[in-house]
Amino acid sequence: MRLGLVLGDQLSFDLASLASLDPARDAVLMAEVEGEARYVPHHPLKIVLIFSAMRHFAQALRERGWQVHYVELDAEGNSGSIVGELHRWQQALGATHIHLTECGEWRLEQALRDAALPLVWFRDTRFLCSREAFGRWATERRQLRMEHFYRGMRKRTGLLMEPDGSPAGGAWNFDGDNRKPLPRQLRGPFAAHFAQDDITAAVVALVRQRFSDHYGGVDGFDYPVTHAEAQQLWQHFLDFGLAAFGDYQDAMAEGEPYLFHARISAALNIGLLDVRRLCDDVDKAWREGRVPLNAAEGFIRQLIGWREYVRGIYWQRMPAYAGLNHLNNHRALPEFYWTGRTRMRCMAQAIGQTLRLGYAHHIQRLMVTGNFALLAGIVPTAICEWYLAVYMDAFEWVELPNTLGMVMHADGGYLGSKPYCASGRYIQRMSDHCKACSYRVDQVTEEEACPFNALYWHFLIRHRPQLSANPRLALVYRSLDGMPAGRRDAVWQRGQSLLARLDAGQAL
Ligand code: FAD
Ligand code: DLZ
Ligand code: SF4
Repeated sequence: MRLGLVLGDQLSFDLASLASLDPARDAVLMAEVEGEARYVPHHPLKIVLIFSAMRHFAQALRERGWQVHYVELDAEGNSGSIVGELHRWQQALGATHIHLTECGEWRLEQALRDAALPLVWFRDTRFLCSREAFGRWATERRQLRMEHFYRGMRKRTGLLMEPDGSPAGGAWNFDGDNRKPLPRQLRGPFAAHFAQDDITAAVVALVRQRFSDHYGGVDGFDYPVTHAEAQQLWQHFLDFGLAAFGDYQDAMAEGEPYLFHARISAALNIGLLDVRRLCDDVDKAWREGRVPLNAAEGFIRQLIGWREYVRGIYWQRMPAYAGLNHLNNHRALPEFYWTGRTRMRCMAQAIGQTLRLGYAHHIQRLMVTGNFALLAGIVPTAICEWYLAVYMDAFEWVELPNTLGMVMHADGGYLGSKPYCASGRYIQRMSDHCKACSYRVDQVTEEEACPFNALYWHFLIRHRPQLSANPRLALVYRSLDGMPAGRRDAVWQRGQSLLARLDAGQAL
């Protein structure tokens, strides 16, 4: 007989490795293991999600006629690692071959390839662009840009395309319409909640007991754990969120963790949703006039553009990618990333909801917590580990390029053409946080001035050798050069004193 391995982020019925097996003859192995739950201090909500979704998936496979060997975390003999469990079960069952699908993370795939096991690998066909196809696309180019990749994906999939091969609405991109701050009276739609069944409640108790040393808690777990629930979450977004997604994609608001974002990333990344079906639904919603084009295009761009692009880059450049540090940063991650205790209101809100919900939307990750880490010169490995640990949707194939490449510019511009550095003015424009903040966003050098302001200029000054030749930063370097020397010195000094406070372990 042959054994099929299904990992915690491979909970899809149409997995290529499953399709290659015969339920009448072969068996499936799924294992909850310490090694996967502890290689970073995952948010307990993420561990609940993975274990509960795994248990539900095992049940669903059994209902479809599969023989499933499911190893619970506390099961006797659990070796604590995926490789260990494969050795144990291969021997116990006398399996001649182990069929498995490409892993999401290089770390685990390498450990499996290094193991003396009779492995038969299958492509992860849940992505629209295979690792090999991305590799061919990348090697044909001198410079990689998401926009070029995305246009190719639009043509290939036919999503939002006219019959004559032109993009819907005559443009590839409606970002100009997508940068609106949230009007004062507008709120995001109510969030969809999912009640815990007995399986989830048992997992919540297990995780509470075994992972209390990880940051964050398990209270209030309300996330989908089955395909049917994930579909309800998706339908909720189609009905209530998508139409305004484009307009307020970059907005942030006090006490609004989700706004018009779909909150589907964790369900999608573990296989409870299928990317092609999501995109088809969005394309249809636009064609039927239910949502505007800027919303549909903005959303599809994230899925067939950014999501597939960052995965391609990850597999193209690993393992060396994880060690890059182009800006030569060495500062430790401030403790307040793990507690949310900072007077910076935008940071406290983004970190607070992250620790509470295991979720922050893209602009919070990129322009608040990410921007601060970039400006403060945090060592990339530390901030990457933070992003991998705290979000329910975090898997290295998507987290690492976003953090190391897009946020920290640690790959020297391989993924994106410029660092997304910004002063407090950006956060003020896109949110209502500054009004509730004890720092003054309109000041730069004073004691109560917004820390983002001086740190922004400090960043540009200290990285002039690496960044000043970048044409996309020409304007900001011109305005830096236009600053009176005395003012520039004061800004630099304020930046120095903020960084010294961080180095002394003080919160800002
Ligand atoms: P929406 O805003 O509703 O977007 C819809 C979907 O588009 C998302 O579910 C996601 O699948 C996809 N998407 C959007 N932006 C990106 C992107 N930049 N890269 C890849 N996919 C994208 N996303 C993860 O899934 N896992 C991560 O570990 C992760 N780490 C990130 C780290 C940093 C520093 C940054 C800046 C972004 C990261 N993202 C990550 C991307 C993005 O922030 C999340 O996908 C998004 O916030 C998830 O919430 P949502 O489902 O409500 O997304
Ligand atoms: C994230 C995660 C966790 C917390 N636990 C498990 C587990 O116990 N068993 C398992 O098969 N998968 C788990 N996962 C998902 C894996 O970490 C994921 O498959 C790898 O990171 C490779 O993508
Ligand atoms: Fe954030 Fe600065 Fe605004 Fe405070 S003033 S909320 S620190 S941007």
